[in-house]
Amino acid sequence: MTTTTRRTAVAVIGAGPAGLLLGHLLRAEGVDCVVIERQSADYVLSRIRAGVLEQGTVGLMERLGLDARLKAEGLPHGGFNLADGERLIRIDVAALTGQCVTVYGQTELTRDLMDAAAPRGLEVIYEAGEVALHDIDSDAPFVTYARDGLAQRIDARIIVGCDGFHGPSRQAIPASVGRAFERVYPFGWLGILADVAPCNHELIYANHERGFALASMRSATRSRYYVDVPLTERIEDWSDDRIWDELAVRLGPEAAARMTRGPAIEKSIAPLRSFVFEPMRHGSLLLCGDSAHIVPPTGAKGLNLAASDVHYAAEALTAFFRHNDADAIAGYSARALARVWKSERFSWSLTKLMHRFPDDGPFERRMQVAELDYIASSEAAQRAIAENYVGLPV
Ligand code: RFL
Ligand code: PHB
Repeated sequence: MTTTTRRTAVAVIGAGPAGLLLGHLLRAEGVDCVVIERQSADYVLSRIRAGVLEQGTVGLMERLGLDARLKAEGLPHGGFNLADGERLIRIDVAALTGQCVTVYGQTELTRDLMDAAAPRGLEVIYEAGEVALHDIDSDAPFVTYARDGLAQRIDARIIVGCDGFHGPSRQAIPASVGRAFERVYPFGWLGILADVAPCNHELIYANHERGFALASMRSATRSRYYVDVPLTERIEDWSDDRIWDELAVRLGPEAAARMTRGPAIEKSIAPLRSFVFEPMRHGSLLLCGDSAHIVPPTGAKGLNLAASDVHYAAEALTAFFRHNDADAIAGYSARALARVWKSERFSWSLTKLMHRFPDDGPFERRMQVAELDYIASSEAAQRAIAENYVGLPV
């Protein structure tokens, strides 16, 4: 079979939020790049995931001039709530930090980036099969893939893996140079998306004796809710009614009274995991986003962490291609990991605080209650949570 070969400066693998954001940032800096995605554009848009954007993530969209819809449709949130039994602790993020988060779905952000790709001359190749990385130890790495039954090759100077947790990029780094840190949690989040008004104008994270619940939203007419379930649960066993009933119990009577039920547009169970791979660069390969790390969704950090990686990567690549600054590339991993570990810590600690772990006993429960008491009574504790929630500086 003949192989079609072409050349670019940066080959980006994966067209999720990380890959598309990076592609746009590089294109804006005049760095030649191509994005290669395994799925179709429609498939990428069908994945319902993140809903809360940090100011830094919004700032990247602003810098690209792609924030018009986000500004018109995104909901600025100046606070969120931690519920424990009868008690509701409001974290006044705006008062404590002077900043807000923005509720805007990952699907919408991805759509904005996708729609702008062709008009801005960013090439995204969808439905690329058998994507493989080669010679990442050298200065002349290349990517091969199959499209429409034809073998394709892209020669690059740098490859950036934005291909999520299961993609081939991280796996291309030799086991002898990498190290993975992992915690798998004994539950998953069962999510339901429905076209009903949210039960509250701000998010509620609830720790109930039956388990965790989260009331979130996508807009004034679209709600997103989660409950945690054992990993043995199957989505087929959860009718819409069963999910609404469970939410009503776990969120408590006040929220339940304001909760409107409706048919699920989407429901799924996502396992929870903390994972970090070090280093985030090897040779001519950089990793960004879920390809290098996973956080449990408590705290809404995953997409935002992908965005901060991309910010560092775009800066390093621009310095490299504009000024031949190889140190910028060499420094990428340490720079990105310093922020990654802080977000990992926050997501892990909020997960520990708000979930009932099957192996926990009365002592661990007392620790949760004591910590929630402390948060409720201490502005310093609330400020620490607020500054992490709104996003640590890049
Ligand atoms: P993605 O989104 O997984 O995109 C990776 C892309 O790579 C493609 N790919 C390949 N392409 C080419 N060749 C291959 N062999 C490939 N293999 C894979 C995939 O098809 C895909 O298009 O990773 P990225 O870009 O790093 O973005 C990360 C975010 O998607 C993720 O961190 C967030 O969704 C996490 N997350 C949340 N993050 C937040 O910041 N705020 C939230 O509120 C939030 N809520 C969530 C979440 C994730 C969830 N799930 C389902 C895991 C809620 C949930 C339920
Ligand atoms: C969501 O709306 O999907 C969402 C919000 C906050 C989280 C996780 C997910 O912490």
